[in-house]
Amino acid sequence: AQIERSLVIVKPDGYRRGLTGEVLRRIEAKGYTLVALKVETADKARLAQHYAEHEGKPFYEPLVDFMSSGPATFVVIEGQDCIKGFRSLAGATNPTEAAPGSIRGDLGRDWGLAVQQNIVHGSDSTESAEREIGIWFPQG
Ligand code: DAT
Ligand code: MG
Repeated sequence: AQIERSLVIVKPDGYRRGLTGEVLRRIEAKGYTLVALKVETADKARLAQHYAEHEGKPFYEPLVDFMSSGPATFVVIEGQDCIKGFRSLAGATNPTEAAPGSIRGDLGRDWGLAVQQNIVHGSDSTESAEREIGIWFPQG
């Protein structure tokens, strides 16, 4: 158990649907701290860095298009084991399979879209968290 930081994104679907506050509420209710926060329409070059691991997959282009389709909220959170903990709050990648009670299970939609509009991103390891925070908050 250790104090970690994670990069959370409330994706453009969450922003459009007015769910940013609901996601932040759940993060704070869990006991995690908001360390940095900005609203921005992501540019494709940064998204390519962020999603480098998925380049070449069938959902990659639709994913980058979707993620750059409008404002999103980028948040650095901090707390004990918050990397794994936030992924647990987020739920499974596919909203249809995500457990009720999780952000994606309660709020995410999956209606045969080219890319899953699953409300949030959360870093999946300490290495990705450090890398992703560097991409979206390069000024530190
Ligand atoms: P996660 O966001 O749970 O870490 P991931 O890193 O595997 O999931 O994928 C990144 C995003 O890409 C995911 O949030 C939604 C989209 N995605 C992943 N797999 C997909 C698939 N099979 N079909 C459509 N979109 C997908
Ligand atoms: Mg991922």
